[in-house]
Amino acid sequence: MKPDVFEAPDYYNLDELLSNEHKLVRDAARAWVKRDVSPIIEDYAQKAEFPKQIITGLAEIGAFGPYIPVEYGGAGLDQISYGLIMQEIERGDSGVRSTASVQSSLVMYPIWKYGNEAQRQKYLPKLASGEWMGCFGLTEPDHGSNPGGMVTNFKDMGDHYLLNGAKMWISNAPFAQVAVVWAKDEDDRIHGLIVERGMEGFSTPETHNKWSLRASATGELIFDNVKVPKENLLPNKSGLGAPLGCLDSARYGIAWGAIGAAMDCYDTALRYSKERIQFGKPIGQFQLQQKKLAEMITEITKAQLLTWRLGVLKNEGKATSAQISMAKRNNVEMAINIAREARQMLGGMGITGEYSIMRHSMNLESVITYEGTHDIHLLITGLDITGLNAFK
Ligand code: TGC
Ligand code: FAD
Repeated sequence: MKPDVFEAPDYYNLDELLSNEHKLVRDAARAWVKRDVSPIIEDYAQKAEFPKQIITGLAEIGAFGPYIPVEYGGAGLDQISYGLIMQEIERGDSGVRSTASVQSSLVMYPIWKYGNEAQRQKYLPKLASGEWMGCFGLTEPDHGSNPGGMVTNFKDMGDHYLLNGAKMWISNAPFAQVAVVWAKDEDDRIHGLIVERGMEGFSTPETHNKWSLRASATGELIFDNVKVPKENLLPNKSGLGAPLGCLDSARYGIAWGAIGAAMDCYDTALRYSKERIQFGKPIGQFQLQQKKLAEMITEITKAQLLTWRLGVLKNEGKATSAQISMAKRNNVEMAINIAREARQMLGGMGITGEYSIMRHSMNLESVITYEGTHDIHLLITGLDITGLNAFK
């Protein structure tokens, strides 16, 4: 792969809206991605393997629990810093950002928000340092967009719960020590349970043959009469709103992350357009190529503004789930379109692993599907503005 010479576009001087802390956090994440992710990521994507050696670095840049309080090992940062870290990581690779999103928003967040103090003390510091990795089991083979239909269930056996069922498409599953699993009790109420590797009847087979997120490990979670200690139930929230609340936090991070992927594709295409000569001119001198680049930077700038404003609302505790859905949906589509156009600008070179664009393009096919598909987010906006529910 080519050396990482990325320069971040900031067409509307958005740096002026960031605090010194935001810039320090972002620049540290950016430098780490250049040093420890870019040189290796293409190889790992090609061989479809998660680079486990980057776990410590992810913890050091604050990617595991950026907004979790310092007393639990988190970085104690605000929501804009969290977003900027996700942007920088996804600038390197969406699969690496997935690992961080899952650890922070889908594992640490529910333990912090819905867990008791003993659970927080037991799990959060180890998850923040990367000593333990986590995964989040909501999706099932027959229940993806409609998680409320899940069939994974547990029974109260007096001194423990007995868990049965299966989850599919679970990021980090093949190597996670801890799984936050959503299952129904005997009254059909959804609860979160913390399941640990090594519990009898719990297995995590890896999912192979993915053309997307190849540097992220995906797997199943299978529960065959797993005895879960009663103290592993998250006591402070139940119902579908509990897992969906975690998704709000992860979707917000993805909205920022998608900007990172788009910026990388734009920057690569812009540089290539000045270097690649055809018909005696740099291809960037042709109007058709300028149109592509001008539209890319316009869309990136709009997404940056939308997402920064969402971060402000989130810091104030005012961002709604529907606002988060709009940003996730808009930004991922923006990134996928830019990846496609940028790839064309590189001609044949665009399909090779010499450049990051094809990898981003393939990764974004997962990003537009997970954490709520593009269609589901449109329907969430539709419901919010009309008050009419297309799901029921
Ligand atoms: P609905 O009846 O609308 O709601 C059930 C309860 O949940 C509440 N709620 C929310 N709470 C917090 N945050 C949200 N975003 C919420 N959305 C809804 C709602 O108020 C209600 O509460 P209550 O107290 O009245 O019971 O539920 P529904 O069954 O009609 O479904 C709505 C729908 C389709 C929007 C929802 O199911 C949905 O979002 N589906 C998409 C599923 C999804 O996103 N799955 C993601 C799995 S995890 C993943 O992909 C990780 S990828 C790895 C990585 O991040 O990198
Ligand atoms: P389906 O729900 O079957 O959807 C199929 C199509 O139907 C989609 O186009 C969808 O938009 C459309 N559709 C569905 N319902 C409607 C409707 N009401 N109106 C209009 N169109 C509709 N899940 C986890 O729990 N944890 C994870 O860590 C995780 N990681 C993932 C990693 C990867 C690489 C991938 C690909 C997925 C991951 N997922 C994870 C699962 C992901 O959240 C689901 O794939 C996603 O929610 C969609 O579910 P589905 O694949 O079952 O598609």
